Amino acid sequence: MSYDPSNIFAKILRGEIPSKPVYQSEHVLAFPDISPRAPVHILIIPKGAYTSAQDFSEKASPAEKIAFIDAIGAIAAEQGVTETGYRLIANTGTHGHQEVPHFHLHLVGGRALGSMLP
Ligand code: D5M
Repeated sequence: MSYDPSNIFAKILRGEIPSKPVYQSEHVLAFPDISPRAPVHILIIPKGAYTSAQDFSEKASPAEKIAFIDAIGAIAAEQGVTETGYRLIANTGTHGHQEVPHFHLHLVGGRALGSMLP
């Protein structure tokens, strides 16, 4: 899948659509999901143009990858869910029901989530 720069997260990164960042670094942006499924529901995105985890793995620099992993723990701590726990979800492609074709993680928590695997 080639990267479509008209996707909504690309527009957020370009400042064309507003967001309320909860975390930002040179390589990463995180903001609340517009339709939260739990008390904590944050989207974590790399600032680079990647469609999926695989695309990110193949094309991102080591610094971008480290920054992305580091962001997860920092955001979990800032959201107060380090101790209670949370779930990371990366919907990918058609079968994964990915709506926005810019690689992102959902960090979901703040309540017991139950079992999720299909
Ligand atoms: O889900 C993409 C997620 O992105 C979905 O939960 C809604 C969310 N979304 C869409 N537009 C916005 C804006 N403008 N702000 C915040 N969140 C948004 P996925 O199926 O993983 O691709």
